Amino acid sequence: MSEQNQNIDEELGLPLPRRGNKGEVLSPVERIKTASDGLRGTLKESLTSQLTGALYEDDQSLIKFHGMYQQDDRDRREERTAKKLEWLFSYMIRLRLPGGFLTPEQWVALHEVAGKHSTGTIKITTRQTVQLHGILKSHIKPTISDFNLAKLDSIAACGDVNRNVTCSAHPNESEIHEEVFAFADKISVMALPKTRSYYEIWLDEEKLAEKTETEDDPLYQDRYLPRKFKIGIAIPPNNDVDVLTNDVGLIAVIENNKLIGFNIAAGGGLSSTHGNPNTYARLATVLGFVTVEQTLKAVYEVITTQRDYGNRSDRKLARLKYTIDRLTVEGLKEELEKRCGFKLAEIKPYRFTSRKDHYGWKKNHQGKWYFTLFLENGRVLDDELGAMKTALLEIAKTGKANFRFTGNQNVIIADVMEADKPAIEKLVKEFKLDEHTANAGALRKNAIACVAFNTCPLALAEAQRYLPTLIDKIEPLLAKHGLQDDEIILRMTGCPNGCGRSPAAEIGFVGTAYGQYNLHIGGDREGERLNTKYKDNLNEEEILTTLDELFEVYAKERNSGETFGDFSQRKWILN
Ligand code: SRM
Ligand code: SF4
Repeated sequence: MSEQNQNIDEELGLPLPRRGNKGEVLSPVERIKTASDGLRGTLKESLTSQLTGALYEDDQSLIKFHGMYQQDDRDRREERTAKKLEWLFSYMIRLRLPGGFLTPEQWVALHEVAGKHSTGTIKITTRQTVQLHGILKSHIKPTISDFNLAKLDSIAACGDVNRNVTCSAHPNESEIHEEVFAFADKISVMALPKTRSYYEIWLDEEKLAEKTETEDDPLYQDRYLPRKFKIGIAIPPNNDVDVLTNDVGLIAVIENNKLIGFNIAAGGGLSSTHGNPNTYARLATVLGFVTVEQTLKAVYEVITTQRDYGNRSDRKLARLKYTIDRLTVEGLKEELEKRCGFKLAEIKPYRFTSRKDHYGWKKNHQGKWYFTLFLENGRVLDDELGAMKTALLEIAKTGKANFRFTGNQNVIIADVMEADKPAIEKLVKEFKLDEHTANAGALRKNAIACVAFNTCPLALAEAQRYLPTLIDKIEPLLAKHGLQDDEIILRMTGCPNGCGRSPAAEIGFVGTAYGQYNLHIGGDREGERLNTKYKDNLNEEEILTTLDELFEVYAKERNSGETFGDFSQRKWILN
């Protein structure tokens, strides 16, 4: 830690190890955050600069805290470079939608904003929210302003803060879904940065001359977190949010039909870097049980512990999982209990039996109806496969259904009253949403791919643009071995960051170069065991040959009820 940093820390009275750990040099992003005047930086100037479609360099980091990323069209890089033109810069905006919920009015607004300012495609993410891509610099403010009119925001959807809080998506699965779901919102609000900069920069709120108490941020101070931070809530037996892949996972504990609290888990994170053995994917460790009343405090103090002990020098090693390597699980628990002023109770028994979405029509205990619609890789658009976007707009216009997003990138047409069901069902049929969902095979319905090309700057290989055609070729292999109805969880990511949670799949493809993927197998179906790399750098032909061989052995030798993931682990990973 530099002497200068140490002095600032002493002034602030921060607990050890404060801004960095001994001997560590702070990463450049740390300087950008503390010097940003509450995440304002020079964003206003960057926005008005006509010379470039990009932002000033430091602002490219700061804009993430406002829920946006500067990107460029990677399909057009070569052409632009050849013409000596600057890359085609545009912005992706990600909404903050705790638990992934939109009213019909908000869906209509989202549809309109997408058409007016972005590529038009509405992308449902693996964290139950929405991204719009291809927004030009001059359209950012109008986009945020239109969202604001619909009571939607993108505050802290990205950046070194708590991200979109996820929550089990299917209200029909639990009588206390709404109560648990409310926690997603409470946690999201609790962990919002206090700065008013979002309102000033994007919505023209007047900046107060004096920094007022409203800007004091005891949680994030002026340095925010060392890295992104993620929280998810699961309602067993469904682990549809992949709860253990979060920095903090809450597993609802229900006794006598009453929510009594949560098992709290810490230290999940899926990213690794090719060639960097210090990085690895990890599932969160369940630490103990907290009551409903203790939950917010416990979550808050895991965040403060990560704020104070996380690595601020090497961003590759800055997530909570690496902080746990330093503190140990027991050390983290002790620190957490000290900060909370109460002890965590013994872990309460829980069991996950699936991670899937329940497609089609389902009814909940109050008689409300839910239609879970299969969306391939979360993309809502009208194309040769169907008028999905128009269909959802027409449904939203009736005002008779809410929209809930799942962690598997699907949409639930939700909370439909019995009396309104015929009207919604008519539209579902008219636009063939039921056929589209029913006709998708088991593998496709349980697959996820991340965005990757053409917008993700970190992509090494294709994912959402490629997986559908790869599945077309894998399906006949499954059928050949009588496995077409097997609900194997297959996920693909264009790089090892794991945005499509490929390390937590029964079959995971991780891009290494254009057209090449590492093949990982042996993850379980419920999300409690990660997979292991089985083969490196496979091209499509090699992928298909390898899977054909694996499926053949699995079909012949599996035990009754044994999943592909469990079989692979026993047969090829442990042996
Ligand atoms: Fe992610 C970065 C897309 C879920 C781990 N992720 C990115 C960026 C923003 C690329 C960048 O940094 O410039 C991608 C934007 C692509 C684009 O053009 O839209 C991106 N991540 C996504 C989404 C949209 C994938 C999807 O197809 O749904 C998901 C948006 C979630 C959301 O709504 O908030 C998404 N990202 C995840 C997940 C899965 C999850 O959270 O359940 C992970 C793995 C879990 C985890 O965090 O460990 C994930 N994304 C990352 C990482 C690696 C973080 C790390 O610990 O090192 C990066 C890179 C980074 O942060 O430096 C990243
Ligand atoms: Fe981009 Fe990699 Fe995330 Fe895919 S996994 S969206 S390629 S960062």
